[in-house]
Amino acid sequence: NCTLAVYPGSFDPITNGHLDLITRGLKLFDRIIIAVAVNPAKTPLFTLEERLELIKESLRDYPQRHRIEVDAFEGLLMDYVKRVNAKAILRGLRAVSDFEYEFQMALMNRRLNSDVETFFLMTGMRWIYISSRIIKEVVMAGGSVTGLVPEPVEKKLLEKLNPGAL
Ligand code: COD
Repeated sequence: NCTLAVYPGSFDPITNGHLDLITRGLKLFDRIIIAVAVNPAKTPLFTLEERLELIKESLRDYPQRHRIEVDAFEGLLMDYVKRVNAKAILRGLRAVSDFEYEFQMALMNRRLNSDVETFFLMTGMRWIYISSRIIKEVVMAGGSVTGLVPEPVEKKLLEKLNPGAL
């Protein structure tokens, strides 16, 4: 009986913090689907196709990649979770500041489907201060994010936000 969790997010773009969470999640679940949200209300830096491609490239040399799937979803997360028959949602917690938003989301999701539990995992200390937003900000202002994001992501960020640095 294979346990499946969905790890949903914007992943605009994927960071080493996200990857750390996936590694922790794989200790608890047999398989994880990284589910990239198509959110019509948000304007991401990377298109859906780019975000999916960056995740796949970042996982190319990942030892457990056969246990990970990368997919996109539109609409309600809970509808997607039901469709793929997952038992759990995986989310990361960094600082206390994540808590309120995560709490709201988890309770709303539970109201939508009480059979699915949200699991919160704490990221490694090295990644506690990283977010996709802050990574983009630093690159845009000319700073280095080496070691904080996978290599293909760093390259693509520079291409998009600071081509002069290449
Ligand atoms: N260390 C650990 N965890 C991290 C780090 C880090 N450095 N950085 C990010 N994370 C975690 C985040 O806390 C989050 O749990 C996850 O990784 C993904 O992060 P993001 O920023 O890519 O994802 P979000 O927060 O934008 O994702 C929001 C969703 C797309 C999941 C949400 O909006 C959603 O479910 N949308 C679909 C519509 C829906 O169902 N809405 C109702 C939900 S109540």
